[in-house]
Amino acid sequence: MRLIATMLCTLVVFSFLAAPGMSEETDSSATAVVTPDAECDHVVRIAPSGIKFSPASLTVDDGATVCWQWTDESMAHNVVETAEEGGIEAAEGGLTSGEANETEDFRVTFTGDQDFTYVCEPHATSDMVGIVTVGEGDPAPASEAGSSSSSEDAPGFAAPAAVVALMAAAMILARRD
Ligand SMILES: [Cu+2]
Repeated sequence: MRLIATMLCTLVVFSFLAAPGMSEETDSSATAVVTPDAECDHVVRIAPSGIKFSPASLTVDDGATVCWQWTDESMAHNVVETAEEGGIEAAEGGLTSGEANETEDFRVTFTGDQDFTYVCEPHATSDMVGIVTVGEGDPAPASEAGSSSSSEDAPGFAAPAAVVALMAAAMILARRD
């Protein structure tokens, strides 16, 4: 009897250990912050053609710092966040390196999955655009933001199982003489 009760109690403990808690919440609050002093994990330069970013498409880890750097270019460039990939419209309240310059050192640290799309304003019509995909990229279209599909990674199972085991253990202990 005591052995069974002990086993059941152990089961209860394990049920709780295996319970939700661990299922990490997907953080929807992705940020891109200008960080002049951060170390560069990736560097975007000006392609030899002089009117393209290189690389124009970049995938980085969550938390990475991307630096847009060029020196004494023949033409002035800048980095302006755009509202959508392929678009050349500046995003409202988006990041920007400011006025176009022949020499630039613009550093941004990205936190959270997102797509950071940008354009060089003086060469927008030459399609001088780029994208930084952070982590998994944009989690969902803007329309679905907020209603992030709460996955059913079985948090429903562990708790009831623990309760049943606990009750069984209590009953056995109660009957014990
Ligand atoms: Cu440019």
